[in-house]
Amino acid sequence: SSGRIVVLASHLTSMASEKEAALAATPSDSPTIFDKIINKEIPSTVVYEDDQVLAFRDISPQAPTHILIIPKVKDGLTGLSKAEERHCEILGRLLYTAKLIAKQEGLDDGFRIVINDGPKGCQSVYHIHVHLLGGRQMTWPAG
Ligand code: TR5
Repeated sequence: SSGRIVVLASHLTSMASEKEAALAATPSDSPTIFDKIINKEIPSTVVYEDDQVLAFRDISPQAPTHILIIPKVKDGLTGLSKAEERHCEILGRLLYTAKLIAKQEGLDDGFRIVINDGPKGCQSVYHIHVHLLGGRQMTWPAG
């Protein structure tokens, strides 16, 4: 419907300055765009899903493969800096899922995992997510 197109367009517009927004963002535990992706209220290209984890293609890919791996239940885990002992299992599962998807994507020669945290880490969405990047030569140091 056209209503849906308008909603999507507003999200795309807000993304144009997402990195600047990240620098100004106030970290919070409010619902994020990822809740809508989890609930399928906003479409995404899902590459992996189980009862705990969802993985989908980043809308603004920084490499030929750029996938976000997130917990379906945030449980206060807005970012890695908010991790508590109770999150250890889901944190391990996010990384293990990244490995499975890297294999699925054919990234046999290597890939990169990134977790941005907080304004200085350039985090823009406060629902923890692991970036899986691959399909090109990565450089170091990261920007
Ligand atoms: O900047 P951080 O590390 O917080 O990563 C957030 C990531 O979410 C960025 O790489 C964005 O490109 C990505 N992103 C943002 C939106 C979005 C998305 N990936 C898939 N689908 C998305 N929708 C529908 N809307 C977004 N605002």
